[in-house]
Formats: sequence, structure tokens, C-alpha cells
Amino acid sequence: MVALTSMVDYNVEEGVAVLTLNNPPVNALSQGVRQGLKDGVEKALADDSAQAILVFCEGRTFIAGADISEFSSGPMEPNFHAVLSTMDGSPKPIVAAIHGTALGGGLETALCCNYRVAVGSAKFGLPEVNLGLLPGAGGTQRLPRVVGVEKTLAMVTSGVPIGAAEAHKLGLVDQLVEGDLRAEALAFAKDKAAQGGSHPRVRDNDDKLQSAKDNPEIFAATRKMLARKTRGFLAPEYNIRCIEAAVNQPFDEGLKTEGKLFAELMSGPQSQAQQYFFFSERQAGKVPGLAEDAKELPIAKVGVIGGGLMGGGISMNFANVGVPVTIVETSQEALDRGLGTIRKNYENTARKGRLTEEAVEQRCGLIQGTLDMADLADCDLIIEAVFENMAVKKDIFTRLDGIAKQGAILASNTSALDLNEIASVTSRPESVIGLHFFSPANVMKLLEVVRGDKTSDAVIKTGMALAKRIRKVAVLVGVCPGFVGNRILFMRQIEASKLALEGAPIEQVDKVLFDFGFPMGAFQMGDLAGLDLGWDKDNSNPMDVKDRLCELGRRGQKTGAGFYDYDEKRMPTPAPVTAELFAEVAAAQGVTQGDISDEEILDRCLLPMINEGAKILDEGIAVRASDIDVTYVYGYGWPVYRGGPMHYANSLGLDKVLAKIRHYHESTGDDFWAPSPLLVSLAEQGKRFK
Ligand code: T1G
Repeated sequence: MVALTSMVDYNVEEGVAVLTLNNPPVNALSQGVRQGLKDGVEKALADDSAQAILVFCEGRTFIAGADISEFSSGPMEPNFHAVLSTMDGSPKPIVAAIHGTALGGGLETALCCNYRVAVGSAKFGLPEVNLGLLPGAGGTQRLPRVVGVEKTLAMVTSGVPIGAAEAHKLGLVDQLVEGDLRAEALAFAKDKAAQGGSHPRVRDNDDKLQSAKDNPEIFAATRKMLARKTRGFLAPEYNIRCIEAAVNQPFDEGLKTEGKLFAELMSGPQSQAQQYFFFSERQAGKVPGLAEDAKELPIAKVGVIGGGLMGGGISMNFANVGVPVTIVETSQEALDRGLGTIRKNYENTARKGRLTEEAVEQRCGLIQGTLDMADLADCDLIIEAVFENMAVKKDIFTRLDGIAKQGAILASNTSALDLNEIASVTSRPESVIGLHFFSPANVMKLLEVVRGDKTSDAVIKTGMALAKRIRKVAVLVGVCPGFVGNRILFMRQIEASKLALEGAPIEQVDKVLFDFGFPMGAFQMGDLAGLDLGWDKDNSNPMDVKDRLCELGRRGQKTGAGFYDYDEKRMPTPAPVTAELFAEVAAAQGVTQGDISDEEILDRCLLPMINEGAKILDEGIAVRASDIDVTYVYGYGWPVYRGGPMHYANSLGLDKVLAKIRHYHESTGDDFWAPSPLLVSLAEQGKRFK
């Protein structure tokens, strides 16, 4: 066994040169791997004792792609393309032995082998689009030649991998392995060497491109199908152009097109943002300072109090991963309604082919209902998901304190209330935590894990691990009104209302935010959430347009009208009454109305969000700036190709952000615009949010 680099060993066994890669955690194509692959193939080609070459990976997976952490340091030798062309030109058969996930550059490496052998659990994908990129090492030219153009378009634009069985059926995998992958792949390589003759190269076979040559409309159809979902993103379109090049250009020309488009994306702001986000999402799960000996608690049975929209959605998350749930409601009618909604949700998913009938039954079977809170006595975790009212929550936690077993975690799904106050009514504040799900709770990826002053490290660790188990992305937040996400959102909504008061039509404000990349604007979002959230009809404020609309029964989408009027498909149209109310309130408050530019609207909506993010960081409510970005992308639809509010501020330059905030602070004299001391300090030192 010869160590070619610290990451790649070389050994000839039974006439096969085995290149063993070992670069934990995912065998990314770091410099040491590329160098070892290059040296290993060259060594094997010159080694008469080797008649074939086997690429095998130790650890949990085959190569999972280029080393994303190396991107920022720019290209380093050896160039990946050089490595692959050495492999692609090998006169000796090269076999890739695949387990885990062959992704991105990993799949591209396997495509430069003559053969691919895989275990049944292996997956194959080109997820570069999730990084704002495209497969830049021949994947867009080779994959269509193996699996066809239609399948490739789906894979590169979604980033979703396919399984080994499908890959085998499509011809991407030559042999599926039941037993020992290395041994069977070695035997496969020996056989191929013994067969002699030439060995297939992906680039030489254009047969599977023919259907797209005959049906070029496939590209327009793909663009049309993806238009809504990929609005604002560059990478999906660039991936499609590369696949078009595979169909319309000779292989080497297509490679050049791929290289040109890859370089454009790599140097652009969208990919920088999405690469940043890739690591930010993973960083969010790491909580510094927790006691090493604090152990994650077992969660085998969950109780949910409240079977409404939130409680039902929350319960589905646990049933989806096989954890039994008991829902408590106050009446049989409410319970039946809640359980019925859950079943309907699962049946809708099954109708779309994303769930089998038996899975629907299995999951519904895991969710039981009861009217008696005492039935939660043996639950490891109990989540309160009732009306946002402190008195109601305190009553529930008081009762829970007497019912729940020792060591049970008591969680509130509150979206803004003081968790410490809720915990104070129990004898076990160390077991109280916030688990703030976002509606629809069974769909939205974000989970704000709220850390109370007395929440124990073990309960925090358990909350963070639980998020991963139910396929959520957790962000640990501190206690303050609105925690991180809603606290920042409140600032945008306040300023959006001021803009409308000053004469900006609400549809203009919403369009500016929609064009920035949000799924919808501030006023449409208000209508979706409901204008009566927190509205007290006995104390309605005539100077608040939202209150005035509620008084008119215009409470949002749910009443067919709010800021906007809605048709039966819930499509919004501007309502004259809204503009009239803003004009009336403006007149009453002596506010002069006029035109406001899109640029000013965008600044006045985003700058308060950034400023509030800086305050949240300064107060220690968020652990790190990137956690705020993860909250905004996964909880509020901030476009991932802009990284999140803090990354966006860094990209603008904190000095420019501060200057604009100071401008509004001076021109309005309103402390709403007082710049965060942290922002001032970082900007004046020429620093960025870390
Ligand atoms: N580069 C660097 N680090 C990576 C990495 C990568 N490609 N993939 C994962 N990691 C780190 C990750 O940050 C984490 O680190 C640890 O590995 C475990 O990851 C030329 C240009 C493979 C499905 O996009 O999808 O090839 O937090 O928590 O949930 O055309 O990681 O422990 O310190 O995600 O089991 C294309 C990205 C790259 C695959 C495993 N490849 N990775 O999921 O673990 S671009 C990708 C994943 C490219 C070529 C182009 C997942 C996974 P830490 P994890 P996991």
C-alpha cells in the first residue's frame, strides 16, 4: 500500500490498481484527493502489474462533490478537469465503486470511469444548482448521454438525487452489489480487464441525445414549468443551457460552453450567497458553550396540546418520522376536525404520488386524540400549540406541571410571548423550551428553538437534535418579543405601513419586495396571516388602517378581503377602500402623501430589518449573524441567492448601510431609525457581520 497523498492510497490487488480515497466526512474532492487521483491513475497506467483501476472510498460515502470550502481560495492545482481527462483517456478499464452519495464532482468522476458498480442504497445527483452553480466538470455533457436529456434536466435543475435502482435501470450503474462492495467491484474490474478489447466511454455515445434533437421543445417546456419556482435564480437557466449545448454541440464544444457558464456563475453574487448559505445552514445546528456532559434526552412519545392548524401540522412532523403523538383538544368536535384535517393532508400528498396509501394509514395510526390532558403523563415531550394568549398558556403549563412525568420536556410553540414567564408557573423551568414552528408546520423547514433563562443544556441539545430528526433546520434564539424572525419582520411591516401612509400604493410596496425575491410583499403577507392577529375589537385604533379594515370585516384572505380584494382563487386585486383609509389617516395625522421611488421603498423595508438583526446580535438573542440569515431564508422566504439580511448587508457594505440608516434617522428624527451600536462599530472599523 502506497500513500500517494494523505487522502489517497494506491495498492495493486489481483491485477487491479485500487485507489482508496479517505477524506472525511464526505470524501470531497479536496486538493489532496485530486492530486491522489491524478497520481494514482498515472501510476496505474504505467504499472504493468495493473490491468484495471478501481476507485473506492472509505467512510460513509463515495465522493460527495468538490470541496465547497476551497472555492473561496480559488482554483488550486491539480485542475479537476485535467484529472478527469486523464481518467477519461485511460486505455485500462476504470471502475467506480459507489456507496453513499455520488454527488456533483463525485458523480462527474464516476462518469469519467468506464464502469460504475454500486450498492442498492447509493444515490446519484448533480446538486450544484443548490449552490448557485452547475456541474462544471463535464456532468452536463456526460449525464445526458447516459440517462437521457429529460432525466438530466430534472436532476440538474432540482438538485435531487436518484437512487441506485433507478440509476441501474437508466444505465448509470452497470452492476448493483448486494454483498461487499469493494470485493465485488474488484472482481468486476478483473473481469473487465480479462475481457480485453475497448471499454465504453460516456462521451462516445450520443444515442440518448437523439430524442431531444427530435424534440427541442423539451427545453422551452422545462423553462416554462420551472419559471415560477426558479424566479430570480440564474443557475437553473444556466444548467438548461448546458444541457442544450450537449444536444446541439459536439462534446468538446459543449464542454467549453459548460466551462464558460460555470465560470460566470462561480464569479457571481448568487453563488457566493448560496455557498455561504450551505455552511450557514449547517453552522446553525452548532450551539457553542453547552456542557459536554449534557446528554440528549430520548423522545419516544410526544403530546401536542391543540389540534388546530399549528397543532395538527406539528403532530404530522413526528408521525412522519415514526414517533407516536397524542393530541389534546377541548371538545370531541375540535378533536375530530383536527384529526380529519391531518388525514386530508396526508391523502392530498398521496394523491400527488408522494406518499403511499399504507404510509397514510401508518402515519394517521401514530396520531391519537384525547380530551384528557392526563393522557400525556407518559410523554417525553409535550408541545403546547394553543391560542397566543399568555393567561391561557400559563394555565396549561400549570396543569402540565402536575401531569407530565419527571424529565419530560415542556415546550411552547409561542411565536412571540415571553417563554420565561410561561416557565415561571412550573416547578421545572429547566425543562421548559420554545419550539416555534412556522405555518404550515408540516411544510416550513425553520424551527426557532427558544432558550429560556433556565432551560437546561440537555433540553437545548435535545431540542436541536429533535429538529434534525423531524427534518427541520433549527436556529437557537433567546427570549425577546418576536424572538429573531418576527422581531425583524415587525420592523419591515411598520415601515411598509408608513410608506403606504406617505402615499406609496400597497401594490407598489408589494411589487418591490416581490421583485427583490420574496414570495409575496408585506401587505399580501398581512392578508395571508390575517389582519385580526392581535386586533382587539373593543379597543380598535381608528388611526391604524389594519384595525379599520378589521372593523369593516376585511380581515384578510380568510374573509375574501383585507388590504386587497381576493377572488375565489385567492388572487389579490387592489381595493380602493385601502388607499382611501391610508389617505384619511394621513390627513388626520398631517402626513403629506406623494410618490415614493421603488429604490426608497426597498431601502426602507430592508434597512430596518438589517438594523434589527444587528441589535439582535448585540443582545445575544441570536448566536451568530448567519443564524439570522438561516431564519430569514427558511422562515420568511428571503431569496437564498441573496444569502439573508446580514449577508446582504455585508454585500452592500456596512458603511453604506449605516450611511443610509443615518440619513433616515436624521430626516425623520424618529428613533425607529436609530442605528444599532454594533452596526456603527463594525461599519466604522470597516468590518462585516461575521
Ligand atoms: N464540500 C465541503 N464540505 C462538505 C461538502 C462539500 N461538498 N459536503 C458536506 N460537507 C461537510 C458539511 O459542511 C458538514 O461539515 C459535513 O460535511 C457533513 O455534511 C465541480 C462544482 C453529502 C448529502 O453540493 O449535500 O461538485 O458541519 O451535515 O446531512 O461540478 O453534505 O460537520 O463541519 O450535510 O449527512 C457538489 C453537498 C459540490 C453536496 C451529506 N456537492 N453536501 O449530508 O451531512 S459542487 C454538493 C451534501 C461540485 C463540480 C461542482 C451533504 C451530504 P461539518 P452534512 P449529511
